Amino acid sequence: MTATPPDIVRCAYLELVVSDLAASREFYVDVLGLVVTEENGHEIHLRALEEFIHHNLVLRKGPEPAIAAFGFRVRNPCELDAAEAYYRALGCEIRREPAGFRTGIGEVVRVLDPLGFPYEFFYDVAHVPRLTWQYELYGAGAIVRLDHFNQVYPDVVAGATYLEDLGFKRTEDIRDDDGVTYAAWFARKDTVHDTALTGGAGPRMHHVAFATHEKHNILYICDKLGALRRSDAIERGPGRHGVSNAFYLYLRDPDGHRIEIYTQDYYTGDPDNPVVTWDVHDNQRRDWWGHAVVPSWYTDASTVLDLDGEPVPLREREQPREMDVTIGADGFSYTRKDDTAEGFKVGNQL
Ligand code: 4SX
Ligand code: FE2
Repeated sequence: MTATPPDIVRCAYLELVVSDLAASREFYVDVLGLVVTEENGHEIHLRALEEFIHHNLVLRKGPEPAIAAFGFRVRNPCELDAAEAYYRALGCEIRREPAGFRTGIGEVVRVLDPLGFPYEFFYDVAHVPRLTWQYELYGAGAIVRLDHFNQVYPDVVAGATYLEDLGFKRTEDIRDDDGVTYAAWFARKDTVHDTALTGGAGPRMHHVAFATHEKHNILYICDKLGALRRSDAIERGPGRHGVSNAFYLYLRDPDGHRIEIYTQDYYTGDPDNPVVTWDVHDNQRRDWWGHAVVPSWYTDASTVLDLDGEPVPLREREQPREMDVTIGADGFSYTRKDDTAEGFKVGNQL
């Protein structure tokens, strides 16, 4: 790759296609407390409390639930030219759209990337009040930032090469001794990730994650869902991740789109930030307390749309699937590695 990639600042917004706008509004606004920047009968633009750009999430009414765009902010307007040239060199379909094509957003370069995801890049954006000091607006489950996307793709190694060429730095991954990579995490901002790849039939969207300040905010969201008799929206967690060390909760929205509530990962901003590699057979990699991952978390994900709004066809994963090698009596997963080898030795783990 000779073209210079665009200088990406961070993941910025996701556009969700939803089947029932009122039901989605109730979930994201009334239950989770995201802030409405702007809305009409077709689209709702939402943001987290600390955000100053127009939106982090668009809910758009459509025939089938899907993901229409993964939005990334670039460092300055010239980076749009860089994005266009970069994806042109890769032979991708590109549409450069004028300001206002996306409500609240300036000029945007839309691409269907080499993996088949609808990525888009923008710099100019309407600024809106950052509600950081408006504590009277914070509930006990206050969502303060967009944190990351997570994408399902069959070939994590090839996907990682694309993202690393695009300027993302790998922070963590899950592998096995046979050289299979099951998942990997990639950052532009100084946290564990802006996006991640989960191995599986794809391209699909696995989840979009929003951050709270504190762990207790996540526990409150669980209690609130229980009180509302909506505990069936909880898919996985609450818990603490091994990868990222963050505290987490996964929810499913009224269309089944997966949302993660996430807090307290670690700083990754130094250029020589060490990559953390986890063994796929380590029972603590995805849940530090050793809880099993529910099968739906591995199998279910959202359709992604191409630039014309048509579903992108799926390709199956050819390498071993994480759920097949870790769920059930595979005999290889461990809590203490040496329990499966030459015997457990106290204190030899970290
Ligand atoms: O399940 S994992 O602990 O691997 C994990 C999943 C870590 C961080 C995430 O954001 C995530 O979605
Ligand atoms: Fe996540």
